[in-house]
Amino acid sequence: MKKAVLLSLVLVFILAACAPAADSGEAVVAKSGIEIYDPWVRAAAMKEDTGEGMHGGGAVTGAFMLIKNTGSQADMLVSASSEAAADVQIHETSMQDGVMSMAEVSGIDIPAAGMAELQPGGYHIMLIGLKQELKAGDTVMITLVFKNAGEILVQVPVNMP
Ligand SMILES: [Cu+2]
Repeated sequence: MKKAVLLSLVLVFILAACAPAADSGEAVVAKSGIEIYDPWVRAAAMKEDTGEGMHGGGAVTGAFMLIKNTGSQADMLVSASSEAAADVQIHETSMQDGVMSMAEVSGIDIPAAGMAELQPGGYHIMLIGLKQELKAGDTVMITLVFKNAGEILVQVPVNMP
């Protein structure tokens, strides 16, 4: 019985991982040809700011989403901001010599008639120095700034990791 439950959980994860993000319904917000799908931010507990660590201490978490560009002109996500965190950066996670690390990038290209996926292990929006604990069911407002489309405010639900 336990095994069956475990197996079905594994299946759920596999199915979730394989589900094409493009098929997941309607855009939560759209402006000037840019459409935002399936935004979520990872739940995070508060942490004492020691001034150490990759992001200078305090609690951090990532926000993820699919960004589509239905226009005929390329666009670029150039920055983001949120009241929920002291600092917000655009990051890319990469593997170097088997070690996972992440670095701030100057922006994420959203090709014309294309898309960019922000997902764990890849591009993400990093919320640094959270002002409060983020629990599943909470909502975080994040303002995305695009080179052409300008500012787009996105209501981002908090999900468990
Ligand atoms: Cu990051």
